[in-house]
Amino acid sequence: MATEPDIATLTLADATNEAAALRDQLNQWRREYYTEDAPSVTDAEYDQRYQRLLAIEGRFPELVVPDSPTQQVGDVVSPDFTKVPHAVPMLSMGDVFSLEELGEFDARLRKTTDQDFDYNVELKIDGLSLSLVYTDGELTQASTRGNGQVGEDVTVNARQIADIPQKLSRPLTLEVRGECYMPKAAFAELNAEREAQGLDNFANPRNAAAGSLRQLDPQVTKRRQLATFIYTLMDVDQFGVTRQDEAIAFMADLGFATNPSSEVHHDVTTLADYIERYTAQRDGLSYGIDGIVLKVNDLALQQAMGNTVKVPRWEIAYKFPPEEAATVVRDIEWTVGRTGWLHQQPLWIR
Ligand code: 1X8
Repeated sequence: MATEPDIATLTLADATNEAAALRDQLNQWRREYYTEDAPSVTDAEYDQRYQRLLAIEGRFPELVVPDSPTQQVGDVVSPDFTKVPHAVPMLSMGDVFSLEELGEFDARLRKTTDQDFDYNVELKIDGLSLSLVYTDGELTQASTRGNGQVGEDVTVNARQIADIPQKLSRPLTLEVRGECYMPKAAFAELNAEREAQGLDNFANPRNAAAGSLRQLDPQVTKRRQLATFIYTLMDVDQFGVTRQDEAIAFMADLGFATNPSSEVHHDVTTLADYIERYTAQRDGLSYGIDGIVLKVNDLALQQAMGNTVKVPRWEIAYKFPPEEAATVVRDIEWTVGRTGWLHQQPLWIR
């Protein structure tokens, strides 16, 4: 890619044009990703363009408009499903791409409070967010995040996911949230099957999971072998739970699938080791991860810190450097062979 002008040197007119072009491009990619479950670019490419738009809007705040992807939470709601309003919005979260930025997040957050605090550090699962509601211990509603305010009713499909309890170990009324994902083995099997049937492959396990959960036929969902990791307990006060690590243990005890890799850390400096360990284990895990999530462990302090318009203040994702890479043919050389036929040869690819 040609080197781009430094944002500090952009005129308002150039910035206006570039921001509009970035919004259009990113919004198209979001439709492909969220509505069609068929992305045409890698997550890394999306993130890179998103960060540039964010930086331009940071320098020229007057260019922020409501339809900017920086102002929207997430997925689009499909008309094929009944809509479910979320009692508490399902937000996305802020992200950083280096330990240095993680340190800056930590320093900024600590300045906003007199209270000392720990983080619960969790793996970021490559899937889609799911809300599960139980009434007197029975699963009564499952919904996707949708646009954050309103999701899609996928209750009948969630009943076909093996690790989602239909009945809890205690007759409680509650909501939990977590990630629905497709294990790597199920993904490989599904794409092999699709190939044999002459169907297009799913681009990645995340899109396969989304396509499999948002199905009109629950038997299709069942065959797709989806799984979950549940990580948020709503309305914690009624259960006497005061910390995120405790909430995870509480949910595991009720029968939910929880991820075993969470750790409590006080300093972000010790996270380098956590990140290294899971970067090394990443390929060997049976599910995809794309980073780690840092959450203030004290749930009352989370509440006090609150949210910005778009994301919680008490939580951040650190994203791993990209693993998937698109193959791009950069150039084609035409040669005339001995017989007079034209041959094409890619000169270099990345
Ligand atoms: C998204 C995810 C979260 C966690 C794991 N995987 C994700 N994809 C977690 O908290 N352990 S939190 C989250 C969100 O808030 N949007």
